[in-house]
Amino acid sequence: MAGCVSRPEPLAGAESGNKPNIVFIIVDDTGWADLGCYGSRHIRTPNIDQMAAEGIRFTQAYSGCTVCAPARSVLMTGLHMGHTSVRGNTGGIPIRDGDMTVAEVLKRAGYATGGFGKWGLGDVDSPGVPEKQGFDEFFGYYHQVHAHDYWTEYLWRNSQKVPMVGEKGDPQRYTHYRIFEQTLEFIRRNKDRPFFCYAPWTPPHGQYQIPESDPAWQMYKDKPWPRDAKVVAAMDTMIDRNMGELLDLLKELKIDERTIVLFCSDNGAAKRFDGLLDSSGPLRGCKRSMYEGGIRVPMIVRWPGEIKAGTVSEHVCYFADVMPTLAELAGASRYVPTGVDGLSFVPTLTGRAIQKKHPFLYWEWHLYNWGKRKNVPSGLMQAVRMGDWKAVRHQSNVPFELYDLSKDVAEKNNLAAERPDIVAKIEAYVQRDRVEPRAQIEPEKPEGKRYR
Ligand SMILES: [Ca+2]
Repeated sequence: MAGCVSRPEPLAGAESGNKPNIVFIIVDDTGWADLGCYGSRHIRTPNIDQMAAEGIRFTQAYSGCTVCAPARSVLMTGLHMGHTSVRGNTGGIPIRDGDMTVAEVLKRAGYATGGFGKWGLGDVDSPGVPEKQGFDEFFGYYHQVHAHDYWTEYLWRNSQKVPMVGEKGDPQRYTHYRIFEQTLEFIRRNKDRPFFCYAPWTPPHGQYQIPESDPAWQMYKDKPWPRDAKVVAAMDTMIDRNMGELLDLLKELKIDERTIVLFCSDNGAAKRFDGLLDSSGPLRGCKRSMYEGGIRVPMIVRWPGEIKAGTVSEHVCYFADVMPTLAELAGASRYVPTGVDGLSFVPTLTGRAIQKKHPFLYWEWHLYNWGKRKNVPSGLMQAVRMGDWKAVRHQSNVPFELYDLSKDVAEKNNLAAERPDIVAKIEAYVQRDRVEPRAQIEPEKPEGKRYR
């Protein structure tokens, strides 16, 4: 990229055909404090820590939501939870034909697009399937409930069933190994053209399953901890090993310098494991909560020669920012739909332009009672961040709680009664910015099954 910088278009090279490859790893339920570089005392993640030492580590990056499917909907559409299509977490609600995804944006810019892992935005035979949403290929789980089973009998590739061979417990059958292999295979096959490798890997999400023979399991199996904690730690260390292998492959293929690698989690830790793994660190709550432990996630980005090694950033960003960011990297900003909620964080990565900041960040999550195939709304959680202020409510008909994150990252001291002026600003913002969701309807499923 040297010599092609022309402000204020910091990545002019991307427009002129010198497009970086993009690898986006998103792991499932790794907590904000579950990596060594985020302070974990027990989980060994040397490769990810090294990646942070060579790149940038964000301390205030947020998911799009506190659970899997809505978070992915925000990530893929660049729209926050008050605007995006999928607002419930049943796993089968599809994004729409009309939704423009990150993959569609990058495909228009000439990228090969592949996805490997858990899609969660539309089951087979729905309009949300990845191969109708900008992906040349997608290998893995389409319905997220299917993704709970690491020993499933089949995965999908572009809506075609791929049988998993071997017995349960046999490493050959372990889906993450197959998904990881396919991730690397896609990178190898596309090394000579710009590619977008989206890797929503399923560990360390439950069910907590890992082959007995996995070296990471061997490291933790004799720890005096509950089994779930041991498996979560082992899965995070397994992912770390995979990250090391992936970065080694980029070097082996000599595409390391023109490949940007982003690593993050999709929401907070599924369990806190207090006093043991301390997966949320000092943050309150965990997955399914609108407190920081539910939505703040680890995020690390590495791009040799472009990102200053060892950078730690407090820039406040979230999944809605991924579309404009990747589009800018790819010289594809013109394909980003008007009205997306995200802001590119490329200026934070490269230091070459002024970083725009969000006046507000918004999250919501709709809970539904699912019975007799009727989706009955049963609750709406909401959260807003405005500067250092954070507002949370667990039902839309109760008052917001208010916290000052600059002094109270643990969200212990509710200041709503003392600062009605701030609460009023936040309420007015929510009132004017969010819209009601369309009906969250899942397509018909085979008799007796939750997914195809
Ligand atoms: Ca998740």
